[in-house]
Amino acid sequence: MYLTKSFIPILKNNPSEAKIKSHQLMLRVGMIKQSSAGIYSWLPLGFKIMKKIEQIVREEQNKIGVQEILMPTIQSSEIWKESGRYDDYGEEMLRIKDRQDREMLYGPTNEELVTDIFRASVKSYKSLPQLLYHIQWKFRDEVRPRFGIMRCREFYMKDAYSFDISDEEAFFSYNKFFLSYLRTFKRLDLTAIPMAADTGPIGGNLSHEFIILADTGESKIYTDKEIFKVNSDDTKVEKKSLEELRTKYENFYAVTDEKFNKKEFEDKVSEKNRLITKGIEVGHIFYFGDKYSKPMGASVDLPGGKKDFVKMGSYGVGVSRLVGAIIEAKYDDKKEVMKWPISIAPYELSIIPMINKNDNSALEKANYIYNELIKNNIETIIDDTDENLSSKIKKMNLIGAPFQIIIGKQAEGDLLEFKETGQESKKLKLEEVIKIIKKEKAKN
Ligand code: P5A
Repeated sequence: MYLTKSFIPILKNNPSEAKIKSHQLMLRVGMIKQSSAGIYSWLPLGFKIMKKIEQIVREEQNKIGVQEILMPTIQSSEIWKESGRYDDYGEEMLRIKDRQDREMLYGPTNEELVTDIFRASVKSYKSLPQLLYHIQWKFRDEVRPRFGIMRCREFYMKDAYSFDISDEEAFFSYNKFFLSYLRTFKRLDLTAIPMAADTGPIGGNLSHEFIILADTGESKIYTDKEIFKVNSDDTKVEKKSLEELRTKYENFYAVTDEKFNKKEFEDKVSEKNRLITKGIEVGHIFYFGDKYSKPMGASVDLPGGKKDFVKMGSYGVGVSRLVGAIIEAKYDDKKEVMKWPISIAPYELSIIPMINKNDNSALEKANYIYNELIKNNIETIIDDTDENLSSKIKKMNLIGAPFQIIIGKQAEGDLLEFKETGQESKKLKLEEVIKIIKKEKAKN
């Protein structure tokens, strides 16, 4: 991509309305544009990153055998009346009437709709478990939308749903998602801790929030520092290993505000290991048994001829919120340097040539390198504007490709000035640069 042809509307300074660094950076480099309170358009740079995050989330769901579907954003009120949540959900639900005066709503979540889909087709225990997910926009009329896309009204969520024959099988499904979430966040280069959580309007009595640490997070958390040492790398997707993994986490005190108990915290965690800080909720999983299947009549035939309501759970990842959460975790706002993890970077490398009106050599060299990188499947952006070198570097530090090649006045020889964004530069040949980037990409 040539910067002059791109749609990346960069601002000179931080917009004053943005209070946290993710919101500042996203507006500054034109990743999003607000269209009304809590509702945003996603511009090319932001959209590219969100799509890459979505793809990682999708791959990790597919790996544990969840099947992708796509449900609509607009739902009928009927199914919500069946479950009893139409009134309970309150003002956060955006209610609409169609031309026939039918009550519709913009889905804030999909437990009812997916239960309706399930009950229409699945009749026997032999078809269980069923694990379904979709990645779709949601709408919640939040009282106080804030921090840009972190708490907005329209947001992009991955929501999955499990249907099982018994509590035991349902816990197995729950634990599969538990592991899958740890793997997903790790691929995004985030350390997410699973914490016992309240279930709110979704319901049930087993629930974990996945929280990443950030000073600007909205959740206050109390945890044992030792929890960061739990390793999930070799966990197999089988009942026993998954149970062991969840227990390993649950053995450590780790809760959000709503579940905090001072005495318990102090009894369970030694003084040196106590961590009280803030975090961002990037995922949330729930087990609620027959809360929806019973009132909605989603039952299956059991082996002995009896029928029973299926046991359900639901599992959410805030895909659009993750864009902001990753910025909160990675952006150095003092130095104004963003380095996206290569797995989701909008560009893997930026070429920054110093363009001199009377001498085309730097631009020619930049073009040559650009074409070589593209041939090697390395996503590259080249700053072909005629601004000075230092303002170009500033801009590229904000866009956040994890690697940079700087081509100064004397564009001679085959050694390039190569940088990991925000670090000191090194002199390397183009082949070496390509090798380094390919190696980094292969790690994912
Ligand atoms: C789980 C999937 C649910 O809705 N039903 C289907 C369950 N859970 S949740 O915790 O309410 O939401 C899941 C994740 O969505 C993100 N999220 C938001 N992101 C941006 N703005 C919002 N207003 C917002 N509300 C929720 C969070 O990451 C949350 O973990």
